Amino acid sequence: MMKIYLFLLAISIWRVFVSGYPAQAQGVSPLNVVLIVADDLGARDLKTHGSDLHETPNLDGFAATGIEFTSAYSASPVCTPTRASIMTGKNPARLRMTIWSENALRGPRNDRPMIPADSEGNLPFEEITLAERFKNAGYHTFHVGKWHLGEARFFPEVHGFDVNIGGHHWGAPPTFFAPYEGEVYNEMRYVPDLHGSKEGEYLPDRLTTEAIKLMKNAGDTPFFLNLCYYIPHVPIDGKPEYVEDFASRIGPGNRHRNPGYAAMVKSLDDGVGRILEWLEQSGKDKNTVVIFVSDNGGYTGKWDGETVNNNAPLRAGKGTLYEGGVRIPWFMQVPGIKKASKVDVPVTTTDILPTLLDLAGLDHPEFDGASLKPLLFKKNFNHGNSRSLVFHYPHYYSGTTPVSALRKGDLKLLQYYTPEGLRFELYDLLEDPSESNNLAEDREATVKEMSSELNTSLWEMGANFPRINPDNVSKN
Ligand SMILES: [Ca+2]
Repeated sequence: MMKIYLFLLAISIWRVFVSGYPAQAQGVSPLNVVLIVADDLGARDLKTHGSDLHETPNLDGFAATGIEFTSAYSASPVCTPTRASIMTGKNPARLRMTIWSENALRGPRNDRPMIPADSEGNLPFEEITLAERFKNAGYHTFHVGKWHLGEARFFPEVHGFDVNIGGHHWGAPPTFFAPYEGEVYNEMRYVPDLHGSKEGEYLPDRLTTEAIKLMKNAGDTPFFLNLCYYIPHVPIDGKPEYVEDFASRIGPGNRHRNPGYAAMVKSLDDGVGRILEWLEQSGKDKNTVVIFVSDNGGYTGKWDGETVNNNAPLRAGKGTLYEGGVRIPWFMQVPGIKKASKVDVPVTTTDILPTLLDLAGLDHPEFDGASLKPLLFKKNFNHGNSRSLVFHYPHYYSGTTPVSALRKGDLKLLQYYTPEGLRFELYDLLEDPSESNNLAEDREATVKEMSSELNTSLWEMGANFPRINPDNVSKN
């Protein structure tokens, strides 16, 4: 009898050591998780990243005192697929969610040389989300802000969130000022669950207030907060006092020159500052991981006739697979890591799910991403710099035609799908971070090797591909 008892005891001790969980059993408070996602914030938008207009003291401070990933990527150059990658840990190609939800649900257009790939507009029920994984571990799960992962029956509430404030089908509300309603593309849009909003109230401020309330009310139960600001995505709709201030500071030489956009970046920074301040004042910072990312690169198109953003020295912007489209800011605050540090190993938003679960001591499946915990604690990270990152955007957008890409080491291959066949571009990001010198013709063997790896990965993931439009070709 004693032998059996000792055997069971040994097994249970072994399980605690192997899984590292539950943290409570070791007398340590379980870790809370705050994930803050900005919308369309570019990799060169913060003052600390060289903006000559934007004011971002809180995010700059976060970058300076926390851990910054300096080669961070969104899994996609547009909103929905990146958000799906965060929730599932899977590559958008595997999910077959490669374009934003409203566009996917309308179906591909057939008036261009290529018919874009079919894409899912709703995050399937079968996916076990980051929220479900935390909920199953006893966490409170809060979604606040932009969701953009499908129609009403696919809202956060059915994907593991106890609470959803402000998350709906659309990528953006008509205005960021209360009551947040209006007509867009012949349909009425609104932001749900923001009762009692006063006229003039600004959406990002309200979302911050709601997020703080939820964290406060969580008491001693661990929580996962998914705080997704709707800004600085268009509409360009900043606080008038901020807009006026920035407008007065723009000179002819400025790289950043949209005062409305600058105002929205400042409001985003205000929100992050309030969250960090509350965590510190409440003492919750001692057992809360905070991670800040953007869902894609900066938008370089126009709004009301004015260029919105400029990601220079990175090439292009949102919607493209050039660095301007997929490079993002990424900062973390992790209890137990006091020292500020910069990590230049390339990381991607599919890493977020395994990383946060691993840090919380929970099971952390690695689908298309990897836990970054070993990197954070300076332990051996098997994937290292040699890990290949796969991107798949088989769609059109201003500045791009259907394309996939592979980053491996310092090299990046872009593979465009055209009626004439595949067209390649190859860049050495170390020598040429602006992707201005296409090496594809000179390095045929490398192109062949990388293209083969890229296509093997895409086929293995079951990706949908674009196809030649026979009607369009016959017209030419
Ligand atoms: Ca976005």
